[in-house]
Amino acid sequence: MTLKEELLISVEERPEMAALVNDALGALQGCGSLREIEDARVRLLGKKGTVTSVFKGLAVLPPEEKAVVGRIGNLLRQVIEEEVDALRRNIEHRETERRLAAQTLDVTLPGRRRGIGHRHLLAQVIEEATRIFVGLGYEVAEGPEVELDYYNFEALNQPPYHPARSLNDTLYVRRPDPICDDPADIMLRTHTSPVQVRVMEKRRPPLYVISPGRAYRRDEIDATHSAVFHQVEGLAVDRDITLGHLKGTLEVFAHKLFGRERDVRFRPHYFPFTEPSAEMDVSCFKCLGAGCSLCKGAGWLEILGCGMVDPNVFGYVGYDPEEFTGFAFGMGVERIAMLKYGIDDMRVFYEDDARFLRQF
Ligand code: 2U9
Repeated sequence: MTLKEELLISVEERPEMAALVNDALGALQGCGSLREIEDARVRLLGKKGTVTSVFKGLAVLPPEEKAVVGRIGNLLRQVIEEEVDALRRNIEHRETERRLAAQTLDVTLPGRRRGIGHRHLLAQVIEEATRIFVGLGYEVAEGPEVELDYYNFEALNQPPYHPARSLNDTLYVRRPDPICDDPADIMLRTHTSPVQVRVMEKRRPPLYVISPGRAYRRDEIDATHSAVFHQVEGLAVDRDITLGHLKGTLEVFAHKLFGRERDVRFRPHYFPFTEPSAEMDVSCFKCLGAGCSLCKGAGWLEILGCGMVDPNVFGYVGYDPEEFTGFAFGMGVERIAMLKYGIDDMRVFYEDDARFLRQF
């Protein structure tokens, strides 16, 4: 028999105590929190509690009743203590369950996809061009974006007052103060050619290098101009380098980058640092040479500039132009990406709209 059953049977001997016992047990049943249980416990078992008052009342009872009421009081106290313990354990158990449930890891849930990055189209084009030239035996060279006028212009056969080094096109960081007799202009490089001048200064031919990187011009920004743009330039210097090497190398490059079905052609051009100079075109990707809006009816798209390194440039770096010859080339990465992917506005490259950039 449980204590509770014993209590309920014992109470039948003192029916007038039934309400008190029922109230006591009922008060506990209604408890929903540890706080409520403790309050009920104090109300029932505390100094001024229900059970205590039962014992206090014993004094005035005749001896034979004392025994019965005393036993009921004791049973009631024990049952209350048992109930309080059980209720506490129950609530603590529920609390533990709730905490564990909150910590549960559902190993059957599908994984959350991580937001992995995406290579920028310009980076991809630079990488592709670099891979092609590295495959042909070229090294990659890098250099400062904040340059001296000497490396950006002078050593590339553009002395002061050369018309090609127009102030309007160059972003100067510091112009020399004429009073201080300070010779060196500091500027943002307008092309990556100065990197190659620096390489030539340090090393002797044979030299096969490309210099991918950022370049800066003082341009108004529009669909085809940006103050910051990217170039891949290249330089080959060795004994007996000819225009034939230049044409062969750049034709291979164009076929690898744009596909073997493209034709290439070279048109005479002018650059201060090469002589002779040329521009290379590839047959239009869109109309395959028939003439369309992309090639403006020409059937050809201009891809890069090139030429045989001007002997004056060799003079600046101490190479003997009788011993060595070389060819050089340069291309705008934005332009190539725009032509290859039919993009008509350069600004999309710099706006960082992931929806656009993720397409490539
Ligand atoms: C050295 C000597 C010569 C690099 C060259 C070009 C032709 C060229 C333009 C293409 C489009 C710049 O991005 S663009 O606007 N560049 O056409 N660049 S030859 O000639 C060099 C480089 C280094 C020492």
